[in-house]
Amino acid sequence: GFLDNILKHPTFRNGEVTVNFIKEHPELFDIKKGRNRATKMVQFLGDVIVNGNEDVKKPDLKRKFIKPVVPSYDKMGGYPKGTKDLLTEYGPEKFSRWLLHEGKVHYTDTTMRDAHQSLLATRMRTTDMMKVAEGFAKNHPEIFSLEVWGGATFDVSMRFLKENPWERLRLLRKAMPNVLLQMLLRGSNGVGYTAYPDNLIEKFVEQSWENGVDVFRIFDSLNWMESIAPCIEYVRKKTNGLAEGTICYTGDVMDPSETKYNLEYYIQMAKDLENAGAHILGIKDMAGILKPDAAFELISAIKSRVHIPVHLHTHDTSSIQAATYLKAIEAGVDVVDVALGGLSGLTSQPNFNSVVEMLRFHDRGRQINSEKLNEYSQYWEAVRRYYYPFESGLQAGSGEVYKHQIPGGQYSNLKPQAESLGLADRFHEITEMYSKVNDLFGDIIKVTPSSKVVGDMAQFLVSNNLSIEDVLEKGEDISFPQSVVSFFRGELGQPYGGFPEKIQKIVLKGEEPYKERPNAHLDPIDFETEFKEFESTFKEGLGRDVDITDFLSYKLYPKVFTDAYNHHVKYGSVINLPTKNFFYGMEIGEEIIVELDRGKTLLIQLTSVGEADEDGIVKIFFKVNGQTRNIEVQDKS
Ligand code: 3PY
Ligand code: ZN
Repeated sequence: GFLDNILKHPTFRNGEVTVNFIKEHPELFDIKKGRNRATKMVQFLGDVIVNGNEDVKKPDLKRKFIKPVVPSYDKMGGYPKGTKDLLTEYGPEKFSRWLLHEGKVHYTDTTMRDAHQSLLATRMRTTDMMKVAEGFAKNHPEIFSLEVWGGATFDVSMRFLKENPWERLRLLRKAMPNVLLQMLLRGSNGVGYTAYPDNLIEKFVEQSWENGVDVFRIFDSLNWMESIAPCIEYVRKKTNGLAEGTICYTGDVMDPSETKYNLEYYIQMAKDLENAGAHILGIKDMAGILKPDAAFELISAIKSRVHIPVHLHTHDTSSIQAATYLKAIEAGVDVVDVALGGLSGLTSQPNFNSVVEMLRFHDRGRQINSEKLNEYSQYWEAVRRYYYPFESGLQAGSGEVYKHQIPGGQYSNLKPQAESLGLADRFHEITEMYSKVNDLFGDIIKVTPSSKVVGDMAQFLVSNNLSIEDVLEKGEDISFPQSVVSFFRGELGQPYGGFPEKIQKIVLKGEEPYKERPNAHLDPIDFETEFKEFESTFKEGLGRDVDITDFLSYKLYPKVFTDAYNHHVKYGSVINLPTKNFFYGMEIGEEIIVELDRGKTLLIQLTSVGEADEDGIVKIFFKVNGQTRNIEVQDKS
């Protein structure tokens, strides 16, 4: 205990102890803190046992899980050289040239970001990633990058998983020091749903790099260069990472009647991104509607006109996107996005394992150890079962995606959303309406957050039994969803071809929209003053000093951060709890090992759960490292 800590302390052992020794070394009290943390952890488990995890509506407590098997790897050996090492050696410009001339196709593995965002409502917890991170980086250093951060993972990790997104990034970086880590950045909207002050985004980019991001995939939800270009500049100025300037793809370049988003449009944007300083050109097919022949035309055209590598992203919602990859690869695409089998397909990315096999004897095929890769697929397949409450229920690919153009991540969310609005049996009406709303809004690019605007409007109209004609005829009397008003005000920027005037007038009801960058209306952050205020508000609760990354989380999501902070104050860190126990509590007799931070482990056993007394208080008995610990939980049922 306490005496032990003193005896082991280096200062004590060096014989440098003074009268102030105990006062100067608060860490001696860590045993007390450790006890506290253990108590908080069993309190959390107790709450889940009695009341359930608030994020899981109707848990099926009889459900059986399979223990995921972590593929073997050389624990003692070093990390083989990978793309991160190459970036460090070459710097971004030379790296980009290397990639352009490398010949074989490269892979980005999206399993830890887009795959679970699109299949499991972004709920994948850090602990499930960390179990395979080191081994994956050692077994598969030939992978171009792993997309592990950004997009919706940032807010969801705080909001529902009660994690710190920066902690996830730092842990993954440490476990995978040899391969590039990639994030998705929504231009001026950062990892949020609205515009933020420029200097906040700049600081965010800088800190993302400092904490582990190498590749910044930067897009704008309206393909608006004025939102993308500043971010490319921040990456170039504040980091030694790679700026992937990204085009969001919509429509069909093979359609002769397509006059808006045609080949010329995309070629121009590709050139603009190259001129803005992008090291890589991203093509983001968020809905999965880039057809094979269109991919061939698009990639060929772009490859012949820009001189940076091209990186293609798609979703397999239609179920034919592997064909698109094959054509894109034959047209010279440099990198494609894939997800490990167990978390691939449908609204996620095409199957990594199968794409590797498709190209086994192809000129541009990259040889990857399939056996190992399949073991990782099996790992994720088993992990996925823990997340069953977040499955969308989609069973098959859908050719309707070409019509409604709903992005993968949104498509899988729309179904549960429709159910919660009591519109479960009207899902197809909503997807139909989505496409009509897109026409009404002037055929816009639809990706977070502009896709949310269209989705909100579609759901609003269907649930109120309103048609497009109703909107055009009596829209003055309708009060539209907040996101729709904000869009027409110009808060997401300017769509290509401008806003259709009639509907804009109807929605804004006389208010003047603006045409400048939305950020122009936002005051820059005064980091010094505001950080001090932040520091004093959130001083004690985390058991450590808050830092600039916490401040950024707070500035991007004040309420979500504050709620996660309060959760931490009450329960401590829950990041290391096994996923089964995090979502479903524990069974009587079950024993788990949980690592507290700084390498201290707890052996927790649930021994008994009492009946609720007349005040609804339930007594729960645990054994923690062999010692009985009882807690009380208020039954909220
Ligand atoms: C996001 O912005 O989170 C996306 O994945 C868009 O496709
Ligand atoms: Zn995506």
